[in-house]
Amino acid sequence: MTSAPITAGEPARDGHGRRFIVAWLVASVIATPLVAIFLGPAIPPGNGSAQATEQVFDNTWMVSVITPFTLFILMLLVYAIVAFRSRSAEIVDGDPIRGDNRIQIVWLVATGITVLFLAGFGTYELLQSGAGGGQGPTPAFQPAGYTKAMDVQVIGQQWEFTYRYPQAGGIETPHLVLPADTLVRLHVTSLDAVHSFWAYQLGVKADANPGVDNVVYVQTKGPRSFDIHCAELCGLWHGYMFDTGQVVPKQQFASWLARQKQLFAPVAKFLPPYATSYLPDPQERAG
Ligand SMILES: [Cu+2]
Repeated sequence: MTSAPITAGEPARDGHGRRFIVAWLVASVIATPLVAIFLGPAIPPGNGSAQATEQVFDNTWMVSVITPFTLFILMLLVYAIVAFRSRSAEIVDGDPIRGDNRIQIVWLVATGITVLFLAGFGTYELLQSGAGGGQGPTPAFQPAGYTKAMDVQVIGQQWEFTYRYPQAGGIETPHLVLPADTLVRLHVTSLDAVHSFWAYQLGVKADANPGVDNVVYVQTKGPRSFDIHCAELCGLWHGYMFDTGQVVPKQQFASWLARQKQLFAPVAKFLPPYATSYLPDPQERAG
């Protein structure tokens, strides 16, 4: 038995693998640095806090690592469509498909190592900075210098956030103002429904649950404004639950806080004392 000779009309069977791999390598070498330099840093949330910067760093790494894999899949699809399309008018069966152990092993090992690396990298990065997500009342991992952090309580309620400053007598304000270059410990809680405190440019997003003190850290940088949104559907006016927060120089913050204390003095006696969390009071609710 001898195998049938390849006739002149048949497409060449060899060379596809090598050609594809070379094209993929060239594309990866060109595209990966472009993604790392231009696309990665453009991914939100930007550079508004140490946590936001960390998130951009993590995102940049992750999109860069997956760029060769994405290219591999997309280029293979395009290559197959172009190179293996039927050129004849009549529909004929293609060659029988056989498995290739080497390709399967290489693919499994490469993708397995990459997924494990990203899982380890992501976990390490989360532990480093807290990554701006709420960790519950007793965070398992605290950033360096957390004992000196400034506390600010964020209280979600239908349909606005208010802020209490426990180190300034528990005064409550309708707008969030933070000092620059300061480690802030936000205590996110709610008076009624479940809300989510999202300070976009600071890279902070934490659930606000009634009766829960959800702690999240943010290390502010220079003065700037930032957007605050509620990120959890919390009722009729959820879409209007937004505000603009400010990071201001430390001196300006001190004078702002002193002014808030003055404004707050006449209403102080009507507020409940500062607590780490509050429970909804059905007697006090209008609807
Ligand atoms: Cu809300």
